[in-house]
Amino acid sequence: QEVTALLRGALAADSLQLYFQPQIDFKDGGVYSCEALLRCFDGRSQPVSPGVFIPVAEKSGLINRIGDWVIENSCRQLKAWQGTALEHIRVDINLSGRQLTNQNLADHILQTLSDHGLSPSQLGVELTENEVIGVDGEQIRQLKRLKQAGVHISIDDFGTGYSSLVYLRNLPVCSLKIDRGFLHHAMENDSDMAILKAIITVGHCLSLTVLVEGVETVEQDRLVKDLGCDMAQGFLYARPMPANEMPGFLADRV
Ligand code: G
Ligand code: G
Ligand code: MN
Ligand code: NA
Repeated sequence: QEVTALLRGALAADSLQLYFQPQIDFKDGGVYSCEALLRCFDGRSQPVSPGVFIPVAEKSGLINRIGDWVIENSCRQLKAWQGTALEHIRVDINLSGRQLTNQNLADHILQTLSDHGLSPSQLGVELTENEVIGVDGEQIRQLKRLKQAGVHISIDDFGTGYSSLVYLRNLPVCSLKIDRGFLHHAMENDSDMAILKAIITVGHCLSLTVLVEGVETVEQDRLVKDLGCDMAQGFLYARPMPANEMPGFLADRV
């Protein structure tokens, strides 16, 4: 109840903000994509975590308004980056399963991109395994429409859901994002290491890009490179940051 009031207030006062976390491409160490992560500032210095307010927004139905805000503002940011060093970056947004039940979702995303003069390849969407596990034919058609237009599609938190793997065959997916829990446990335990290797193999056998989340140490960075992961994301490289810090981050990397 309290969180719902907070979110309504934040939408009205426009005190939501997108942070961006760079993703490292191991083929040359470059940053060609980033994840957009929502933050809710409510007059306080520390934002309320989406881990708290997204589940509440899903229950109250506010998730559609918040999701639309994220789509619109990701496109605005991409447009603002045109003509700068960030003009070719792709922004990946997190979609809630509720948004996918909206039959206009694909049209709405493609229309918003076109309204801002952006190519669909500049946007990606992330869905968790649990969100895609129950998708019906209509929802698969929407995802196919997005992918055919050039929108990047990732499965987020891969390995933590009710993965049957068979669903991957029916879905238009480009990337797997392996949940950070696998990496963190693999450092400590041989069977978890075996699981991490197996997940990477599954992704590559299906010709998917494999990104490992939650890289926090140089040892973890070395491990995921040795295991043949394509990409990584984590606090070692960069924490999620406001848009205005992204140009400086990229400039400092070269
Ligand atoms: O950024 P942080 O680690 O606090 O995010 C916590 C959770 O909130 C993550 O699971 C992330 O996927 C989710 N999240 C962040 N931003 C969004 C968003 O814009 N939409 C949805 N649906 N989930 C988000
Ligand atoms: O569920 P999803 O993958 O969307 O969640 C992304 C969240 O993971 C972000 O909110 C971000 O703050 C968090 N995150 C990103 N990198 C790291 C990391 O290296 N370590 C930890 N513990 N969390 C991370
Ligand atoms: Mn995510
Ligand atoms: Na994730």
